[in-house]
Order: sequence, then structure tokens, then C-alpha cells
Amino acid sequence: MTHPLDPRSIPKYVNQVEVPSVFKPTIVRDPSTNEELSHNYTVFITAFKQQLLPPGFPETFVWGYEGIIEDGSCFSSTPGPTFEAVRGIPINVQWVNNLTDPHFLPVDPTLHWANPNNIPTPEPPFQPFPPGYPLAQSPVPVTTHLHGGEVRSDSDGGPDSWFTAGEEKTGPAFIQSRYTYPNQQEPTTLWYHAHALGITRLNVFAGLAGFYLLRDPNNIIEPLLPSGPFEIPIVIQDRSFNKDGSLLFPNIGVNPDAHPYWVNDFLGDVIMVNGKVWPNLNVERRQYRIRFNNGSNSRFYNLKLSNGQSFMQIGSDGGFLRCPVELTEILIAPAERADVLIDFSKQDPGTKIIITNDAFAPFPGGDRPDPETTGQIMQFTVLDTPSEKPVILPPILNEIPQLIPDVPKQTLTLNVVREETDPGPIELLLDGQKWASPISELPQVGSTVDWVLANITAATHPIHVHLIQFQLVSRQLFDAERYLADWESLNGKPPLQHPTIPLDVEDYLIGKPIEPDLNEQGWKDTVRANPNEVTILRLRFTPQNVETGGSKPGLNQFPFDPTFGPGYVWHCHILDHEDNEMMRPMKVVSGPIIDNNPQTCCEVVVEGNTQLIPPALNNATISSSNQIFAEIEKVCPEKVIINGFIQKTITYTAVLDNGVEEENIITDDFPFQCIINREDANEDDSFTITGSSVLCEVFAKTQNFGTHPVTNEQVAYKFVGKDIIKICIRKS
Ligand SMILES: [Cu+2]
Repeated sequence: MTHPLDPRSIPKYVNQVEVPSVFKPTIVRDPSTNEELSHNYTVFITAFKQQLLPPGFPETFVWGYEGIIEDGSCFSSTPGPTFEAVRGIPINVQWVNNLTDPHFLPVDPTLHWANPNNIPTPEPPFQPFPPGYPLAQSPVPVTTHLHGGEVRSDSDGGPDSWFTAGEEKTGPAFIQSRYTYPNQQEPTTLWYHAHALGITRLNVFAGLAGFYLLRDPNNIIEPLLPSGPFEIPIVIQDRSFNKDGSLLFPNIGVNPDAHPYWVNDFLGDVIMVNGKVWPNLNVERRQYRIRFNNGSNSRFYNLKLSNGQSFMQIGSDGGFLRCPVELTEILIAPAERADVLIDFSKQDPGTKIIITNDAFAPFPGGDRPDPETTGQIMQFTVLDTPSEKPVILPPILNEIPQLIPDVPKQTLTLNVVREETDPGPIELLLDGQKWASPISELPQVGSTVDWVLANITAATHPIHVHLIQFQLVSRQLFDAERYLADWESLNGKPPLQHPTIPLDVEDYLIGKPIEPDLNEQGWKDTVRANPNEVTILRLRFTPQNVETGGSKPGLNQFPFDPTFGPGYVWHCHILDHEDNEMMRPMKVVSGPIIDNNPQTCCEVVVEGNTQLIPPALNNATISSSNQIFAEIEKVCPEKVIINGFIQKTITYTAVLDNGVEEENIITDDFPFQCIINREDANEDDSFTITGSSVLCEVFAKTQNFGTHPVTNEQVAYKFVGKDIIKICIRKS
């Protein structure tokens, strides 16, 4: 039983703002030059109690991060201690999952989620939580994503890279738990947080988030800015509590016939800043640098100072803005950051200024926040100190490269799936596709592409793309209703069982494109895509610091291979949406992309291929009929690389150690990239699939590579004669 704590019963501004501690690295130096080669850390993901509510209220059981901090002690907190990163010096983090007790929040096993015990999706009637589904509650899968980081995909903490305590169970994309962050990008406010498939909302809500401040010793603006005690990172998170101090997360879904516990927009009734409910910050009469981060699951904030005072925004998600922007209010969606200067030098000692919030929740169609509770964030109290004049910044803070598209644009939709009679949505989708559908976002390294996002839902979705910082081009009203109708007559109702046929937005646009807000005209990794609007993002798959015109399709300038590893994702950063299908894989490819629209499919019977395939085989050859090449010839006579997917049924036989054969059928879709050198190809060539081959995917789908899922015996697989593989080829 829950006994909710009335938010109005919590005294405000009794708590004081705490700046998170800073992790202390082990510094690895070059023995001959003493140059710093890397900063290394071990960070434990762990459970403990922390005083979130004001003194006198009970402590709260939370999850957070633990490691050695600057005073040399081992410390755990939520938000976790801050990483202080230096541009040019890589950071290595050994992430350790120490969560050995079951999850304390309601894991909804009807979502497509990490599911470490591989339990079948429960059918209604569902069990109430608690106890929920014990095999879903334990063990707890976690992985950690550095939000905004330019990193190789095996250090990206993607949703399938999770691992349980002791790494006893690992996700299909798990490669390692020691991550490397190159820190080559521009100095900015990054943050790290939990990212495991289908339970990110619960793990972040439980406390798994922290700051990662990247600084550049060669930057000319940073030394001018308030620093030390005058630079305050602020993460805003809404929470709800029980009277016993425990966190309260809904355990009845908005659509409980489909998902027993999942809600589409978690909204707390209490505001927490840096792990303290409604805190106060005593400030001197001078300028402060506040690095805001919205770390909430789904709540947007429109922040104002209660005395009407303006402030200066100097940075966005990915670094300094080109010019400082003076604002009296700032709207931040989940995961957006804003680097802001606030000047208290003209305030009288004793002045109290509250940061207020009037963003509708859910945004933008929901309710206005209660001015007595979620309408207030935190308070500043001005101390009796000598007034210090604020620093005057140069008019140009940052030279931001202009991005020039050099490949065709991609039109993508944001969809909601609901039944007429249902009280809430069933799921949310990107481009009508589920998370597990074949990869359709395959940007070529070095290319610059416009993503045209047509939002055909009623909500604003903060869209986040991993690996890169991008730029917002424009937003424009469009006839979303007519577009939705036409899109559905073209594609059918989502979720689609076939590749999306894109519908150009051109004929639906209304009025003129709207320029990004002044404080959005910089590097972004998370952008608001509003309802009834088309939002255009310009993505360049090149490191941030490459200047205008310095990139080209096929040229990799990252200090790592972005095509390596399990790949990246893009998703809505409303965590409740992200957890229920509003996320898609994204794989950076090296070769030219032919088109994103599969045009031709042919069915190929894999004949007579009954050899045993050893489990560890990475490359495999399927001898095929000539049909494949005939089809390729028709659509792309010259091209050498084809991105496609193999659809539907693959039958294989598992041969157990004792010789017993078991027939299995996998009905799923497998993305693949096949490299065919047309110049050398003969009609009777075999068809080679390399890299993350379809066969590897088959093995991965059996959960344990080379191990029988039930008996744990080592097994080999063979394809049987009747396999039908459908190959879709993208038109040149
Ligand atoms: Cu969303």
C-alpha cells in the first residue's frame, strides 16, 4: 500500500542546494614525458539511503553512483558524483553493477525490455505490483549512457548493452563494461544516466544520473566565467514520495489491459534539485554560472526568476552558443541543458528569488503546474557581501560550423498508437516502426543529412540522437491531420510490418519555416519536436570541431571507428516514451547509402545448405539462387553496398551435443549490410554477408550464442532446405 506524501506538507527552501561531489581519477601518465594519457575511474551502481526531503522527514531509499571522490573517500550519491573531464584527455570508466536486490519499482514485463531472465510476455489478467513479476524484478539490468558524448558505440551504453550484477547476464549488444570517452568534442555540460532497454524510466527515477562537465584548457571564454563556488550545476527532477520517505512511482498503467504498470508521462508532484527537495541556494552579490539540466522523466520546465530579472544563456547541449542570449524565461525539455549566467550583484542583501515553472504538463497540452508545488523549483537568497560587477563577455562566444547537407534528406514521423476505446496510448513509435524492426537509419560516416520530423502526435517529443551534436534548422506548421490520413493510407496503421514508405511533407506545410529560438542556434543533441509541426534537424556524422566544408560522405574523422560495434540509437527523451518503443537503432556505415527506401524484395530459397555452422562463426556464406543478382541488377547495376533486411521465417535445426536435433523457427526481421562487388561478381557467385551477419543475428536471437537456451548445452545450427529468406534491396 502506498501512502502518498502531500507535497504541500513539505516545507520549501529548508534544504540547501548541494553541489555533487567530484570523482577523483587515477591519472595515467606517459612515463617519459609525464603527459597525462588518460583519467581512469571505477564507478559502482549501488543502492543506499539519502536525505532528499528536508531534515526531520525520513531518508529515501535510492540508487546512485559510488566511487572515489576528490577528498579520497568512497562516496555514493544521487545525482552521482560529477566527472570533471578535460578536452583531449580520454576518460576510462569501469562501470560495476552492484544492484543485487530486486528492483524496487514496478518493472512492466509487457514492454519490449531488457528481460534478463528471458521470461515470456505475461498475458492478462496481470498481477498487481507489488509483487509484480519476480522474474522481471530481479536481477536488475543496467547500462550507462554518456548523453551528448562523441564515443564509439561499444562505449555508448546503448539499450541492449546492459548487464546484471557480476555481469552474470548481459544484453545482446554487451561487449564490455569498461567504457572510453575520448573527450575530443567541445567543452560543455554532458550528463550520464541509465539506459537499459525498457526500464530507463525506472532506473533514472531511482537515481541513476549524474553530471559530466567537459572543460577545455584552451578555450578563451571559460576563464572569463564564474567558477569554483560560483559555478553550480543544477539538475531538476520531479519526484513523488510516500509518507515513509520512499519514492512513489505509479503501479497502475494508463492502459492496464495492455501494460499493467506503464504510464505514458510520469509527472511527480515534488521538485528536486541535485537530490534535494525544493532547496535554497545562498548566493553572493555577484554573477553565477548555472548549468541547468532537465533530468526529469517527462516534465518540461519553463523557468523564470520570480523578480522578473533577465539572465544570459551562453551555452546549449553541445557547447557555447555563438552569441550570448538575454532571456527572461527558458523552456527546457527532458535532457536539454542550458548554460546560464545570473547576476545577483544588484540585489539587496536578504533578497529571495524563486525559480518558477509554468510549463504545461504533459507538454504542451496538459495542466498548468500548481504554483504552490511544481510551479516552484528552488530559491536563491542573496547574502550580505560586497557587490561585484559581472564580467562583460565578448560578443562572439563560439564559431559554430555551418552544416551543409550532402546526401538526400530523410523524412520520418513521430507516431502514437492507440485504440479508440483505450484510455491511454499503447505505445509510441518513430517512423511507424518498433524498436526491433530492421534498422532504417543508416547514416554514412562523414555525411550531412537533414532529418525531417513530422510529428503526428499531440505531444512535444524531445528527440535525442546519439554520437553527434547536431543543429536545428527550422520548425514549420503543417496539416498533421491530413498528413496522418495520407501517411496511413500509404503505410497502413502503425506499428508497420514493412519498411516505412516516406511521405514528403512539402504538400502539407503551412506558412513559413520558423527559425530556431536564439538559444537553440547552436549545437544540440536533444530538440523539441512539437505537435502539428515539422522539425528539421541537420546531422553531420563528423566530429563537432570539423569546420564548415571539412567533411564529406565516406570520410571518417572521429578518433574511433563509428561503424564499429553494436551501433547507436535515436529516441524520444521522454523516458516513458523511450521505454515503450519510441526509440530506433541507428548504425553508422562507411559505404555509400543507396536509398533509404527499400524498393524491391525478392524471395530466395536457401537450398541444400545443410552444413553445420559452428556457433562462433562471424562470417558466413549462403549460396543463393541467381535471383538475387538478377534483382540487384534491375535496381542497382553499379552499386557495391546494399543495406537491406531479411524478413520473416528462418527455420534452423539445433544439433545438441548428444546428437539430438531440435527444429526451431525464428520469425523476425534481421537487418544486414551486404557488400557485393559488382565489378567482380558473377551470376553464380555465392552471396556473402559480412560483419553483423544474419547468421550471427540468428544466434543472438537464441539468447545464448552457441548455448542451447534451455539445456545450456553447446549447440550448432544448420539451416534446412525449406528456408525462405526475403531480401529487400534499396533502389539506386
Ligand atoms: Cu516522446
